[in-house]
Amino acid sequence: MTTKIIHFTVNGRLEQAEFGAECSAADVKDLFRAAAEAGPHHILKLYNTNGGVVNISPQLEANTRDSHYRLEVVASDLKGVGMPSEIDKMECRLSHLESKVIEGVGKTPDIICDLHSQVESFKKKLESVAHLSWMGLFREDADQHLAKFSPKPGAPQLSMEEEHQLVHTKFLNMSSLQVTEEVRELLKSPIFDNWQWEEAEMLVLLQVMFTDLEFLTALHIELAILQNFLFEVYRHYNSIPFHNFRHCFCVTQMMYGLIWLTELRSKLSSADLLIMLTSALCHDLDHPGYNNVYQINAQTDLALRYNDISPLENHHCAMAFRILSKPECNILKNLTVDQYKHIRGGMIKCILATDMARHNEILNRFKVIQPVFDFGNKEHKEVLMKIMVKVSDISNEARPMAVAEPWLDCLLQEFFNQSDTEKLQGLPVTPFMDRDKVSKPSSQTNFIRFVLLPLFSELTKLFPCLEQHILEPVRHALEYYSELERASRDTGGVDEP
Ligand code: LUO
Ligand code: ZN
Repeated sequence: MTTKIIHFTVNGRLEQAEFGAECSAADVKDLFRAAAEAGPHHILKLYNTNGGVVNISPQLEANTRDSHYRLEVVASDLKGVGMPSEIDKMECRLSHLESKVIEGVGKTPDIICDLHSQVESFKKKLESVAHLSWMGLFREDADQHLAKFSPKPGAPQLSMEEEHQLVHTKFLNMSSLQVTEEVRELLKSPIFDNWQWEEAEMLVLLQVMFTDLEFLTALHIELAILQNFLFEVYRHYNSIPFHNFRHCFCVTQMMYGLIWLTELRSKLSSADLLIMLTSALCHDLDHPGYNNVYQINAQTDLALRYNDISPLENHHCAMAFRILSKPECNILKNLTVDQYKHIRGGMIKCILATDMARHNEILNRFKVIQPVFDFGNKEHKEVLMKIMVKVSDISNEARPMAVAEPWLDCLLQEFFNQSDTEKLQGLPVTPFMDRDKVSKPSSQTNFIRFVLLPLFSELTKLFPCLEQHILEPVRHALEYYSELERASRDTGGVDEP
């Protein structure tokens, strides 16, 4: 009897389902329902690596970990914020019935009162599970993420303050809940799927990262202060297609994974690890969606304030320390003056190092010291920490294609917004940002070949275990985009941007 093995992620954890050819469609559906801990009324959606929905049946194609499916649990009624429409309709019908009965007999019979109280208690039950959003009830994926930037006319939009308040409430409600062991483990891996998680859940996962690296005990950080800090950082990322809070989470999660994979906890101090993780978290704070070239050409306030020297990165770093200057957010407040100076100096170096105009300067310095790297040498450690933040910042292609590819669409949307503005303002336009010139495959193959592979290869020389975790996936991505490039050349068609 041949069994089929299906790899898939659900609620952020990697699972595999095994079933024989004799299994019925109902059996296979029940198998996935059980894995997702979904109830009978939940809707299951299975996505393949191209983001297409596939039918959950015995005919499912067997796959591998790298080409795993993604299982979504969509609660039939709990989607969206607030009470589901079914409950509202029920209440409306009940009130209509009540008014009819009162017309007839002049008063509200007990049975109607009972029905009202039953509806009320059911509403309370629903509210009590709403915070368990990470069971898959309020999932956002790349399309929903991008859809935010073209809201449906007439659809009710929460104001930014209301949105932030909602996220804050959910974050604090969920932060006391235990994250499953599977999610904890997956959080340390580059295959973690950021699209599975809504913003409040990402805040909880960031709290888990700071906790599991033992920063709270080693650096005397109070949990409430950390939560205030994380929420303030979240609040200061803008709702733009790429350089948003989800990008911040991705970069921080990759940094977290690299720290575990390279076993840096045994080679660097807690203060140095905190510098790297907090730099990753803050490295794009308040990014406006327009890069340094635009800031300088348009002579914006930032360019004027920072004299055209890495205006964005200087701003991101200044925003981080403006948040840290608030006592209720100052995770560094229980440190000695020397510790504070060391961490501040390290964060300034690491955040400023994310300016891609300095890419070759920093990589060439690392290439010189890597063969003779010495963890006792202060300058060596500083260059490594810059490299780690840089690698985390541009590491999307080290993730599974289903996770990475939507990020390129988000990036190009942000780049096109900028080049459209530059054209309107008569400013120079960077070719790889011009929607009339750029092709997604060729821009990406160049980026992977000339930026990612040299950088990732150099880091892998110092930490050989990274070969399988980040270098191999990037090589696959290069093959993928090269294939797309060949296909678009052969068809002579214009690449879809
Ligand atoms: C590298 C970069 C700079 C600013 C904003 C985003 C990015 N990232 C990427 N750019 N981050 C990840 C990625 C990615 O996967 N692909 C690209 N591709 C193109 C658009 C590219 O070539 N970007 C690029 C290359 C070099 C550079 O400065 C040397 C700046 C941008
Ligand atoms: Zn970034």
